[in-house]
Amino acid sequence: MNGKYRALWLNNDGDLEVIDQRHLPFEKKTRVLKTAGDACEAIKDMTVRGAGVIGNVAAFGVYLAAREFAGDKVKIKQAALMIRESRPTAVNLMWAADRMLNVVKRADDVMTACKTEAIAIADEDVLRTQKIGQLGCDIIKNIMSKQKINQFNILTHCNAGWLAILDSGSALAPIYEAHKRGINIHVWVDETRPRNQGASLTSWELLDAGIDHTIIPDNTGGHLMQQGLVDMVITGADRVAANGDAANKIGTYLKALAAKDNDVPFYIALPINTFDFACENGVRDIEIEQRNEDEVRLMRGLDKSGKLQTIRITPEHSKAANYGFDVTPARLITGLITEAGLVTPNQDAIGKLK
Ligand code: RUB
Repeated sequence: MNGKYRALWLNNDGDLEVIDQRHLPFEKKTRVLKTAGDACEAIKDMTVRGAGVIGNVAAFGVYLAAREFAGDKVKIKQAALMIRESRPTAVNLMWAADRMLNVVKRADDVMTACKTEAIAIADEDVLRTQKIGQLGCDIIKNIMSKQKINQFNILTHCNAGWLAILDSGSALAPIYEAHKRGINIHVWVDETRPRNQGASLTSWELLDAGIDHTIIPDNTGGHLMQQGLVDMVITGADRVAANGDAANKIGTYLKALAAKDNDVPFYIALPINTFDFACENGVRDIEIEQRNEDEVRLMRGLDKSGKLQTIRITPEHSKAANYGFDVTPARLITGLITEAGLVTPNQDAIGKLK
């Protein structure tokens, strides 16, 4: 489990080792998680992020609890519930914690069973994202042949690459596949304020893969779409409701509105474990995480001497609001690219996936 494009793996000591995403793109560091408390902290402080990967850290976190508490089911369950609560919006976290709780309930050898299950979830994600990549790439090829274009411009928001979900990503999977198939693709990378997952993580992934890309401030997408410079918008998701409404990183909704106004196809790529079948209406019911206002007020980066610095960019006493996600209504979404095929964002089509 330690490929070049793995955001996490079990190391030789049996601990969970993760890429510490807080240091990218400046340094590639890893962090070792030994306990369920470590897993919980790593999700909360954004050492790891992205719906898929926080689901994996939750699953392995329950395994770490089983090891720490020598199979004591009551303590493991408490730890699993603590991890389940570590962030509110991405449903993969709850899905993975619940799947692990089921294993804890049934197993005799809890530690071995938890380890096997966490590895299985990770391996399943790898296969899911491969399928998403292939289908998404077929859609790209169709659009290209219909429009008779040789270069494909695709806009993405936040980071939904291999740092966010093992191993190919969700939104970036079709882009990786297109690059592999020799399609001439260029990616507009939304900066994604305030934490800049686009500017710091998506650009880092694409650069490493040799994929042509340009980082843009978050407000640029509408202008590019008006000018005919975007052939498709694609993002990942943190939770998609039974009616097709999709929660993703704050700012996604505005991109979807601009795409609708300019007849640009707007796709969401997601594995089926990102659906919340129990949530009937996403705009109304999905809980939106609110984060520390310092993420808006402060910026991190290298100074001229190459030293990492944190600076404040706002007046000291101004308040800031920091909503982590927004919900794009189903009517603005062209299609949901899943491992089970292209799904229409409505109750009937989504209901068949259960
Ligand atoms: C991450 C985010 C990503 C989705 C992608 O937010 O919104 O677009 O999680 O999903 P954050 P996936 O950085 O706050 O965790 O993991 O399925 O690619």
